[in-house]
Amino acid sequence: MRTDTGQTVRLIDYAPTLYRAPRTTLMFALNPTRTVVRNTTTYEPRGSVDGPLTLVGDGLMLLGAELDGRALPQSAYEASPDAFILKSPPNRPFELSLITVISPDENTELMGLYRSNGVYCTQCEAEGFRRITYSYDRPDVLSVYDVFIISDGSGDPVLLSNGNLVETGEMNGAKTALWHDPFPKPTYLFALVAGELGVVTDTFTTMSGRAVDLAIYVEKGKEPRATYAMDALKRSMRWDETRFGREYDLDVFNIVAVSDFNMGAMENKGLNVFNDRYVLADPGLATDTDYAGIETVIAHEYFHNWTGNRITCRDWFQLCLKEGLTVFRDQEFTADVRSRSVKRIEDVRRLRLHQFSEDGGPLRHPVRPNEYAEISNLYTTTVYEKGAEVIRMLHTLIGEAAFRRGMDTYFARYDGTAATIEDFIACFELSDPSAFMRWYLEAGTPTVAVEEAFADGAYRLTLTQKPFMGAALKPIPVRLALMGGGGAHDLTRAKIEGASLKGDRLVLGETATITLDGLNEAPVASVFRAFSAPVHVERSADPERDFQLLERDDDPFNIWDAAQRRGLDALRADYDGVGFDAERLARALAALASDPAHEPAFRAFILQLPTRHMLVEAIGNDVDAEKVDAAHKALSAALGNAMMATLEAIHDKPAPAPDDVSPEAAGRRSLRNAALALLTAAGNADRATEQAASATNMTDRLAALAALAAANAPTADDALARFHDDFESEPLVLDKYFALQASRSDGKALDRTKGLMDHPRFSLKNPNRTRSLIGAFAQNTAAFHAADGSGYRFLADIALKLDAANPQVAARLLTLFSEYRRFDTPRREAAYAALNGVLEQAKSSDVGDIVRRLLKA
Ligand code: B3K
Ligand code: ZN
Repeated sequence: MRTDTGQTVRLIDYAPTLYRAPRTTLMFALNPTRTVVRNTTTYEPRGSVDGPLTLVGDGLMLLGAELDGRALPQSAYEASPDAFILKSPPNRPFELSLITVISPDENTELMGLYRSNGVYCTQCEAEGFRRITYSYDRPDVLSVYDVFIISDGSGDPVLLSNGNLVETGEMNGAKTALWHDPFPKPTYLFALVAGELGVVTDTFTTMSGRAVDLAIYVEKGKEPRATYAMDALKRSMRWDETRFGREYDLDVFNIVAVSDFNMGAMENKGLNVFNDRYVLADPGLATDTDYAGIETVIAHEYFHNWTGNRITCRDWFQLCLKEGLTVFRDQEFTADVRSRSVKRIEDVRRLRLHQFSEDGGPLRHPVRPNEYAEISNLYTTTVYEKGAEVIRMLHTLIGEAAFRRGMDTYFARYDGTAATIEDFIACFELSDPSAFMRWYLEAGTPTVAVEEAFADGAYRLTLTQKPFMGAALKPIPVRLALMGGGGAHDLTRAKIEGASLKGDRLVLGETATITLDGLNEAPVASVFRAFSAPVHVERSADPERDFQLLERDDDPFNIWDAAQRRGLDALRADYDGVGFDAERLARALAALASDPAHEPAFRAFILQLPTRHMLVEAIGNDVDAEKVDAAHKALSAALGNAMMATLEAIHDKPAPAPDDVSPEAAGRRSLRNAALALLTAAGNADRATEQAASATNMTDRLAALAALAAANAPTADDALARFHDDFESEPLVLDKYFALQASRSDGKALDRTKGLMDHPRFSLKNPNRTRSLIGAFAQNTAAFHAADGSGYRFLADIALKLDAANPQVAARLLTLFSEYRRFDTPRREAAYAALNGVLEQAKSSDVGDIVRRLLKA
């Protein structure tokens, strides 16, 4: 049963439990080092078959066991830290009470019940509940919970759990609270919070007129920083009603922000627990990206109330059932409340950066995997982001109205249950559901080759699907337009073979051709508009076709994509030491960046070069990291010089008011700051120096600092030092400082990073600090992939340090090794040696699993 024994868990082995667990009553007597948990659960046999009741634990100590209120003799059960087995349960419903003791203060893994800044909090997904008490701890066992909390007697804490508050009281001077959650839920959605916290409250009236009390709990004194999160919550609740018809179901909705948290946030029923970086914001302390992140994560966790909580997953293989779908929903929310095209570009950029490389590397796995060794390592970009792309394709294939009908069917059919991907897909009117299922079942990114030919006034476009290594053909939705000089050609005139066209969309099987004749000049194909499928696109290398697209296309995503292709080609040319026409590229980019017909946030994207990582991927093998870094700097400088007048004009526009965090203001800031980055890269650091000194808005200040640091400007050190001194006591801002320092590419990043580990406020115990410093370092191409292997050895050492204390964070950091095989021999060998060293010493299944997969041939 245990998964952290390194054993492989397989989907084909799925079997329901012998017993149901319809009711659970938990009693917590809180204490920092000795919390006593009394768990009374009603079990009932599922059928006539009886057999032992086998429950899991993780590091538990049993103090007592009762059956129907009577103490059990020791001979009736077996108990160890990892399991409780009731040998011969009665063949009827019965109540089992188990008393265990745990130590929240010694819980450094941040799974189960732990304390963050003195606040008791829990994280149970995926398998943290077993660190609190014995249970089945699997998502297909749903229970109605009553939770009674007795505080540790100190101070005046708030006491929270899932569901609605029944009563509060006092017991021997300690505060108590009783919570009841009427909605059956699996253990992973259980939560408890207790501590001294400040609160922001509000109310929300649902579409049927019910009033819901909303509360966001934060560190005392930081309440004003939670108002944006509250606003985002209310907007999310309304959006789910209007777009999906989903209403909130409890009397209260509580959010708690804690500063030690392994990930972004957690959707526990009625009591979301958040990493405080996704709650706290102030324009002087948080960037526009932080604000957007808060909005997204608040929405995402809220949307889980229906996709994840009301309908949960049968087993962890179905994780994308809730995650991919909920990411799709939060993406749509952002697209509706901000800008659809800008959101699409952001999401695809992230997908290509992280998911495409995962899908092509040693950690690849299907959106719905068949097996896993450690469930915590399956919370991947493939499950989340590719999972969302698969839902998006479903939406593209059947259209919004049919998609909504399918979702309504899904909610009606599976509410209150634990479902599978097959259950979900069967709710939609797809012509070939089993063909579509292949998107879930096979790893790897397909490629589509695009060929264009023009002769005698006839234009011919051929699309050919090339499946990933041995995978099957998949239905690929292609949204398409043929752009002529005067706009898009009428596709109803085109002859289509191998597929049929519906509106601007066809479904590609193996191959399709589109022919249009009677033309004076060749149109240019705008394929995969709005990125209609998560595929690699292989096109002819003719740069002129891209430049034509930049002028003619009316799909913002494809305009940006053509610009990125040109940028990537230019980077590649510099890397290869062959010439390229920077002037030509600069002219095209400058025209787009100064075109008022496009929104500022889009124009900012146009000015951002493909990342170093994209260049590494494009080169593919035997990569020299220093040359990658040099190529990036050279192209940034060349474009900065060639576009200087345009960039200065953009940056000369007044900055938005420092406290305006609207999407419009954010867009204008991002455009000005993208221009500033290129100007600074071109050796003109005055503007960035001035902005770093004077900006009171965090986005503007940080952008200036980043530009100075990236360009190794002489003023960078001073500006960074001042930033440090101004914000040393603001942990979330200090994280930005750590990340900036670790990202510098001046040859000193490793020493600097090591030095900062001695910073009085740095701690490997805090995941945010660790990710900001160590994570940023490992994403610093030149430094992490240094030819002497020093970067690899450093990360390996840190991972081993974290292996026992917090294996999830350790394993997550190690995934940053996933590109090592793309580098040249000395680097590859150094990485291999470093990973082998980790494998020899690692104790946790989290780290062992990642390293074994990274090393597998
Ligand atoms: N469901 C959680 C993630 C839990 C991760 C467990 N290792 C947050 C989310 O996706 O909304
Ligand atoms: Zn989620």
